[in-house]
Parts: sequence; structure tokens; C-alpha cells
Amino acid sequence: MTVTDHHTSKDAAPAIADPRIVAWVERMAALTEPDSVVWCDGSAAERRGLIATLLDSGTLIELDPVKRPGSYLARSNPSDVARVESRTFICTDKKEDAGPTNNWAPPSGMRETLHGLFRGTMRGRTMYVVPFAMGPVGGPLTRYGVQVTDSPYVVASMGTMTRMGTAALKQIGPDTSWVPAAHSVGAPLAAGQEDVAWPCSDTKYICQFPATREIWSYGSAYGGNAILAKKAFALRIASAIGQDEGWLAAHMLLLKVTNPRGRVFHVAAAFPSACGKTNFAMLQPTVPGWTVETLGDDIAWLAPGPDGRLRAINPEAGFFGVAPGTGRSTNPVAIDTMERDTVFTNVALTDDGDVWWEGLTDEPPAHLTDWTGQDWTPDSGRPAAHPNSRFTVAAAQCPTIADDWDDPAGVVVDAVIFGGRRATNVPLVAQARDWEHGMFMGATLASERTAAAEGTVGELRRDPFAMLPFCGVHMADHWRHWLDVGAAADVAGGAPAVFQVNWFRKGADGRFLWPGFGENIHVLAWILERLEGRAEAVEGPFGYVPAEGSIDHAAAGVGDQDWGALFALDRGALTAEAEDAKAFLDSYGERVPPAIHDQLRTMRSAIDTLD
Ligand code: OXD
Ligand code: MN
Repeated sequence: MTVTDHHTSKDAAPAIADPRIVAWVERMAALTEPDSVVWCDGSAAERRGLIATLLDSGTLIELDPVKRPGSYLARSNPSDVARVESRTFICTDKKEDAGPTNNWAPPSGMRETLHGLFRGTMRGRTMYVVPFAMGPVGGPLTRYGVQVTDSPYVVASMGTMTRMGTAALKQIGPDTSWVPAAHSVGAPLAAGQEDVAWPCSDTKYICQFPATREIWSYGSAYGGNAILAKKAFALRIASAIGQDEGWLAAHMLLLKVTNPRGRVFHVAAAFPSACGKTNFAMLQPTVPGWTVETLGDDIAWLAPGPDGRLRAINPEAGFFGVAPGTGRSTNPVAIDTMERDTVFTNVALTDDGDVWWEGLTDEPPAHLTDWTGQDWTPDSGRPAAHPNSRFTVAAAQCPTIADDWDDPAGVVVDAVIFGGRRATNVPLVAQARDWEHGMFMGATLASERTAAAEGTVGELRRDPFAMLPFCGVHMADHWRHWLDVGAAADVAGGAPAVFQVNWFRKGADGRFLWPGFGENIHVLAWILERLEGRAEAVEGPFGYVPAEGSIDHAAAGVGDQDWGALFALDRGALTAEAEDAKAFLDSYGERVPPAIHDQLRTMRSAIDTLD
């Protein structure tokens, strides 16, 4: 190693920095050999400087300052557009602790590999030190981390997605645990070598070490791989911390709903990636009298509060949402949220300096520059925006952000919802009979694949708790933990009620049977009326479904026939579904809690009684 003859110009570490952080940063600098080290303070001036750097390097293109003030477009390398699940590793001493759903690697071997890759990886670049808080700074549920990265694009993204900078750093004292997160794009620059707009590497590793609460990410600047506060910390590492400390890291949006009588509810909902979570989080009710406000669109941390009831915070400070499919008619709130101060990645550029993506408007513009920088016209025969193109924007900019979204104590969760993208079998909505049944719904959740990760779009995969790519512990242990935390909350004064929804069921002709979007309020209203004992239900294999007349489906534009089809039970298809669920549970081996197997048996008996 050539650390001794390598000259690094260093920002002095801030005096308030905990010596453990300073020592780690020094070790990382010695390993990665950056030209300079910059400690980020999270100020507006610092952000302006980062943006200037990114404009200079061509990573960002400034959008028209009148049409889209303070906003920029980034075009990634076409090979770096999504999370790389095949390169994501959970490094536990024992393989069985990572479980059957994770790529496993032994910590010592992986550490050796990573040290090899990180050696000299920041040559010719700046290493930024990014202290951050997940949750409101100083809050009881808040946790801290420090990311080092050689990507100013990632620093800017972390600045939007987390509470980043000095305020977070100040909270980390000698007794505070914090997560070190090392990130490099894996593209060192030789002396005089010109940089590219989106440096990255063909070699990619996204590694979590749950026991030591460490993250190492190499080779990608795509948000899901590189904003390490998000999936890597707030889900993978946090699921391990939560298991030790008695709380839950959930891939869930958070909503506040006020009913026509003024009663307020909070709802946490898990959907696999790109199933319209942001749309649901920003729902604009079509039924008068109901108000829906947003607390979070992706991640929730749930912990028992002082009274034992489950409370939740959104640990993030921004939205990293999927752009395609977001339009004024489908999600006007998101459109208003990103009218300024937004970084867009891999969307198309209009000739007048604005952005466009499929679904933004019904009619595409006659000419665009597509996400790869090529000319595009409506008959180009390819999408103008990448299907996983994104917007990154501060949560506080959302016009429907709830007043309690950053309450450090969190909000009491009244209902938990699990949803997947299912063309068949799964009804529009069902209520679990109890917490254990709800955990079965979560454990067996399945969805058709989307573009948020590599893989064949449309293929059905089980995605338990929507956590398949995000669980830092054995998945079945995660279920057991949910069962335990809920049981304790139940004793203490009531666990949330649990529901399952499916906005995506199709008719025999391939049409969606349910309009979705703002009309989802009909379903949400039924869910909350169930909590108040005001809505009727009938029992079936999926639990309680709406009784005839308890949802005014005609008001949602759904005729009787389609309504019936949204709840149709086909004995043959459901038997196959249950068989598949059994094979799935069996593949998890002996750690599956008996309560989950019991629930499957109950469901199979109910299916057997169908005509
Ligand atoms: C996301 C995802 O980006 O779930 O939120 O993939
Ligand atoms: Mn997500």
C-alpha cells in the first residue's frame, strides 16, 4: 500500500466529531487514497457548491430555471439504472443467519475482497464524509450513520433523503451507536485522466454486515445501491438492529387519514417496489369529507411507544420515487411536489429544458432527448425515460405532507396494509382475522416483478413483507419478530389491525378491474370503518371481505360484474395458490414460526369448503 507517499489534502475533522468517526475516516482515507477529504455540514452553501461541481462534470444538466426552478437532470451510465440484487450480500458468520432469500458471504472473505477493491479506489477524487440522521435529529427512534463516498451526486442525494450534516454529527457522542457506510463508484482517476459524467464500475458489491452494523457499497451510483441510508441502513441493517432492540424496520409508506367525522388514523402499508407506493402515499380522495396526508412513501420504523402501542416514524427526509406513470391525472400531489428543487435521473429532456416520462402527459411531445441522450420521437419504438427513472425531492416540499410527519415520537399505527401486484386470485381488500393471520398475509405476499431491480418484468415472485431484497436477517426470523412485537402491542393496548389489498386484479379480457389512484379511498375508508365497527364484512379464505353494499363501488365507477370479479374465488386456482404458498414456506425450513403454518392450514380448509 502506498499510503505514505500519497498526498491527501484534508479538511480538518470538525471539533465535535466523535474520535471513533475521525479514526474511521482516517482509515478509509488511507485505504482509498482520495486527493482530498471533505466533511459535509449540510448547509445550503455546501449544496450549491456540490451542484456547481456536478454541472461542471456534466453529471447534472440544469433544467429551465423558470419551468423547473432549482432542478437538474442526471443521466446514468446505461448499465447503472437499478438495484443489483444479485450483487447484494448479507455477511453473517453463519450462512443460515442470512436465510434462503439473501446472497450470503462470510464476513472475513468479503472484507478481504472489499479491502482489495477499495484500495486506491478514490484516487483522483474527493472523499466526502456525510454524517446523517435517520429520523428527526435527537428523536428517541432516530439512529445515526456516517457515509463516506467519492460521488458528489450521492452526497447531494443523501442531502435530500436524510437529515445530513453537522446537526446529525453533533448527536453522535461516545456512547451513541452509528453505522459506518463506505461507498465508492469504483472508478479511480489516473493523473490527468478525464472523468466521465457518470463514473461507475462493472464490478458491483452491495454488502451489509449486520453483526457489526457496517455497509460497504462498490461500483454503482444508482440511488438504491448508493444512498446507503436508505435500503442498506434503514431496512437491511435496521432489521437486524430492530430485532435486537425490539422494533421493526418496514418497507412501508405512512399515511394520515382524517374521516368525515374528524377522526384521525395512521396507516402503514407495505408494497413491493414500484407498485404505486408513492401514489398511495399521496392519494387524493375522490370521496368528499376524507383527507389523506403523507408521512412517508417508502420506509417506516415501528416501535412500541411508552403506552406499549406501536408508533412509527419515517426515517427518511425525502422521496426517491419512480417517475414513469406519475402524471397530473394519476398523482397530482407528486407533480406539485417536484415542480422545483428536484433532481431527476434517467428521465427524458424536452426541447425547452424541462423533463418528460411515459405517463406524465397522455400525448408525448413530438421530440425529446431520451434518457440516454439520443434524439427521440413518439415512433422511436422505445421508452423516452428509463422505466426505473427517478425523482429525488425533499419530503417537506410535498403539499400534502402531514403536520406530524417529523414528530420525533412517531405516530400511533392504527392499521397495517400489505399489497401486491396480482392479476388473479387475491381480492381487492381483505381484513386479517387477527395479528397472526395478518403476519401470514405479510409472509406470503407476492407480486409481479417491476423494473426497480434487474429481472424479468411480470414474473410472479413471493415478496414477504415487501422485504425480499431488504431483509438483513433470516426472513423467517423477521416474521417471528413481527409476531412477537405485535403480540406485545396487543397485550399493551391493541396491535394495529391488518389488511391485504390488491389494486391490480385483471378481468379475463386483461383489463384492470379496479380504477385505483384516488378511488382507493373507497377501500381505505372501508378499512378504517372496520376499525370503528361501522362496516360490514363476510368471512372467507382471505379473512373478512366487504359485505354487499359496504363499499359504494358504483361511485368508484365499477359495475356489479367487475365488483364480483374483484372478489371471485376459484377453488382450483386457490388450491394451486395454497400449494405454492406451502412450497414457499417449506423452502424457508424450520425457522418458519408454527403460527404461519397454522394460518396456511386454516386457509386451505376454507378453500376446501368452496363450491
Ligand atoms: C425503491 C425500491 O426504490 O423499493 O424504493 O426499489
Ligand atoms: Mn422501496
